[in-house]
Amino acid sequence: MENCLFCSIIEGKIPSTKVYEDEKTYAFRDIHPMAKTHVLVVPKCHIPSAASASEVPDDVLAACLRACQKVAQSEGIIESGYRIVSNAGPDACQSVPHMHFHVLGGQKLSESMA
Ligand code: DGP
Repeated sequence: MENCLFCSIIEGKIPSTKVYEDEKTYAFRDIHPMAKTHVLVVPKCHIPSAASASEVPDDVLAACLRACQKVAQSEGIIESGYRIVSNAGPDACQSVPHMHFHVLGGQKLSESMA
C-alpha cells in the first residue's frame, strides 16, 4: 500500500535491519527498542491492525505467530521467555497502521502490561 511505512520497509524502499523473512512475513529490529530484544514481525500484505483479523486469511495469521517463534528462537530467547504485543487502535497507541507484532525479551519484563 502506498504511503505505508511498513510496506515501504518490506519493499526495501526504507532500510531496516532484517531478522527473519519468509513468503508471508518480514521481521526487523524496532528503531526505538523497548527491551534488549525488540523485533517487529509484520505480514507482507497490508493489514491495518489486528482489529481486521476476521478479513485476513488464516495462513497469514498463522505465519505471523510462527514467525514470532522463529525470531524468538534465532534471538536466543525461546527458553528465557518473551512477550508478543500487537497494538490495535488509538487506546493501544498504535502508531503505524500496518499490523505488527512486537517480540520483546532478552531481559526480565515488567509484570504490568498496561
Ligand atoms: P506501535 O506503536 O505498536 O504502532 O509500534 C510501531 C513501532 O514501529 C514503534 O515501536 C517504532 C517502530 N518504528 C517506527 N518507524 C520505524 C522505522 O522507520 N523503522 C523501524 N525499524 N521501526 C520503526
